Amino acid sequence: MEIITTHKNTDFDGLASVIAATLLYPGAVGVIPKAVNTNVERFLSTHKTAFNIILPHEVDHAAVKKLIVVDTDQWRRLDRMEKLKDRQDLEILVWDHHPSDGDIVSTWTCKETIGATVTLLIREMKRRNMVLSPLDSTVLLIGLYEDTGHLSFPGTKAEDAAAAVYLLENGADLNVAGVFLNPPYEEVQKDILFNMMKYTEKVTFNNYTIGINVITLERKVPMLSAIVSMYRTIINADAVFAIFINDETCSTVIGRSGVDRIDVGEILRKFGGGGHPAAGSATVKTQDYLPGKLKLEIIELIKKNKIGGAIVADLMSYPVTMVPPETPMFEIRSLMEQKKIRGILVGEEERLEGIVVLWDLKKLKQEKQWKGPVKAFMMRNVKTIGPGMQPSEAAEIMVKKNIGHLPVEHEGKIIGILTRTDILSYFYGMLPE
Ligand SMILES: [Mn+2]
Repeated sequence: MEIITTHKNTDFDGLASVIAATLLYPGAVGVIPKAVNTNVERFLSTHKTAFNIILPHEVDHAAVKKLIVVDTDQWRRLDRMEKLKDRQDLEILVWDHHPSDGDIVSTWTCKETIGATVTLLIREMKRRNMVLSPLDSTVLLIGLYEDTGHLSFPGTKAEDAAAAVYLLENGADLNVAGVFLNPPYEEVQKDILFNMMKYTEKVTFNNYTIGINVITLERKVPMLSAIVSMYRTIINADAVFAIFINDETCSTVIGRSGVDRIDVGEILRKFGGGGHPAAGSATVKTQDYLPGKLKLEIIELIKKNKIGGAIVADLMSYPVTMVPPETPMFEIRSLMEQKKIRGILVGEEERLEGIVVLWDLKKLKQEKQWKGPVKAFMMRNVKTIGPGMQPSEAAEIMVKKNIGHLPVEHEGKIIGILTRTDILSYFYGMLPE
């Protein structure tokens, strides 16, 4: 007898991985623990006859030759498998995505930190060019979506999304999936938000207020990052860090910042995570940092993260192209093409009079207009900024005024220009080294 099993309090990733394994190992039967999560129970009550699965008490342990364990690697999390623990002749295979090291000694293992265990099994299905039924695809998709929070959890990898593509191509039904998946905004999200507000610890440092929370999750919660963003707005902090204790093996830290001086991505990279200055996350093993220690380390890093945030002067482009007001429009056009820029400043000896952008060229309807001077088409009263301004402030001006170019002025002279591209490169960490 060959059996496949998963952890007690089975979630959809556990169930989906067992079902996926029954397809990959046709000789094996799935053993679903007696205790399963409520939504899994709801699913099984109508669907269990569709799959090759049994309950633990139906297993003849002495006859088991091969044990396939999915979504865990710990004996104590299995249901009624103690009899197999010390068997020398047993072949054991493990498929798991948890970062911890369990006590199941396997003959063969596929273990990788990825959004869902089922993604690892789907990798093998894809390799074998397997075609799945819509029902199988649907249950696998529910497992994948539940463990990745609809592909929104920070631990989600590109391969998880690719696995969703495969399942949808095989006919996974999103209507059915929607019935069994927890909707993203329900009581549980509200509870977490209220909890965070109630137990916020505020740290003030250099006039910045930082909110820190340690929250234990009873189960997986989708949309955590959205909750953290909302939380920062509500408590009006410059930055927030929420440490979510997933289970005894790991925590997830999600950070959000509204000021450039607190670079969340930079701080969380120290814990093996990442992100950009305004948003980031990290999954931290408990064996490396206990949650309380993690909190102290983050506070320490914020204090050390010495005012190193970039300012406009670090991001702006220079030298700027400035042309006299009499310059004909056809020259403006070729300048933009030549220099691959979308905006040109107009003025005399660094005295700014206006700006002309690519969009303005579209106003020219007649051929003869191209000979006209730029001053007839440029925009006057150009908004300028100082070199010491924070990138987020500059970005806000761009958004509010819907402009893509901000000339940078210092002591009455234009010393550079900040464009949307400069801002995007900064926020998404694509700055050339
Ligand atoms: Mn899982």
